[in-house]
Amino acid sequence: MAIERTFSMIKPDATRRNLTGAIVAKLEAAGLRVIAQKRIWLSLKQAQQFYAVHAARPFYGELCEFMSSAPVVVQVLEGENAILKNREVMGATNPANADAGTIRKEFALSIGENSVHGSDGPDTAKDEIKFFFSDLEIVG
Ligand code: DAT
Ligand code: MG
Repeated sequence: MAIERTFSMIKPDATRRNLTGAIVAKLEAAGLRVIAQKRIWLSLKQAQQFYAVHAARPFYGELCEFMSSAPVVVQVLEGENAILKNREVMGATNPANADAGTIRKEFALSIGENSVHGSDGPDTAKDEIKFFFSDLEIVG
C-alpha cells in the first residue's frame, strides 16, 4: 500500500444541515488526513464543469442545480490507500445500498443528495484536486 491523495467534497445537503464536522470526524476516524480544505459556493458553470463526465446522464441538470444550491466544502485527503478508503467510508452512491456506519448510510437524503463526493481513481483524484486547489494550499 502507498500513501495517496484523493479529492473529497461535502455536498450542499450536508453543509445545509451543519454536518461538516460530523463528516470530517468520520474521515479522520478512518485514518484519512485533511491536508487542504475550503468552503466555497460553486457556480452552476463550475458544477457543470466538475461533473462534465455525467453530461449525457438524465440527472445531470438536477445534479448541477443541486451542487450549486448551497456551499460545499472541498478537501484533499491523504493516507494509506486514500482513494479506496474514502470510497469505503462514503458508502454506496444510493444510501439505500450503503453499508452501516458509512457517511451516506448515516447522512445522505437520497441518491442525488448523498452528502459527499470522492474521486474514483488516481487520474480523477489528480484532476479534481487541481480543479480546486493550488499547490500552495495543500499542506501535507
Ligand atoms: P458517486 O458520487 O458515488 O461517485 P456517480 O459518479 O455515479 O456516483 O454519480 C455522481 C453523482 O450523480 C452522485 O453522487 C449523485 C448523482 N447521481 C448518480 N446517479 C444518480 C441517479 N440515478 N439519480 C440521481 N442522481 C444520481
Ligand atoms: Mg463518481
